[in-house]
Amino acid sequence: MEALFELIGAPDSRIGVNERDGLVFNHYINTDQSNYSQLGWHTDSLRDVFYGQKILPMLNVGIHLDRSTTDNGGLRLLPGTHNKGIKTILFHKMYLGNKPDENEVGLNVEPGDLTIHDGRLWHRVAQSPYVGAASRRRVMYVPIITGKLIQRTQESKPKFYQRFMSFTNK
Ligand SMILES: O=C(O)CCC(=O)C(=O)O
Ligand SMILES: [Fe+2]
Repeated sequence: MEALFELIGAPDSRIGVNERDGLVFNHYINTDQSNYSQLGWHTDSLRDVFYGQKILPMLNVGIHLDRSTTDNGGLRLLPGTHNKGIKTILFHKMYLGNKPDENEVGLNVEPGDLTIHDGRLWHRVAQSPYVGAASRRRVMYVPIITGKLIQRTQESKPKFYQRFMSFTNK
């Protein structure tokens, strides 16, 4: 993991074990009663804005636990949206919309694969067309961050978009 610090290049790069959102574990499954089967368009860097911080370099390292192919939903990225500046982060798309984008790119991953995305990149998680076990997708994200320490505690609120998810996913 530490070998990846070079990709940010800042001297205080570190793994955000208990800072900001810390390690994120996402578990998607598509059933009649699912609350979490997809995730709308967003950039991870918007959370800096919510914390009242300047947007700083950040990488999210995904550790994929399930096989996931583009025909079974999964992560969709908009290449080139990570280095266009603040306007792109704020306004390139509508936050939390679920509509596919003609330029989006999906991933094919095997269990144990690592992926890295820049915190400023627009991305979403598409819903699986399958239901039940075939739709299950589990992925952990380890953030590599820089800048001021904002420690997560038991009192910390859920991630900002999780608070809105129950109605954006219906
Ligand atoms: O599940 C994924 O692959 C991405 C999740 C995500 O974008 C996030 O938790 O910020
Ligand atoms: Fe994200």
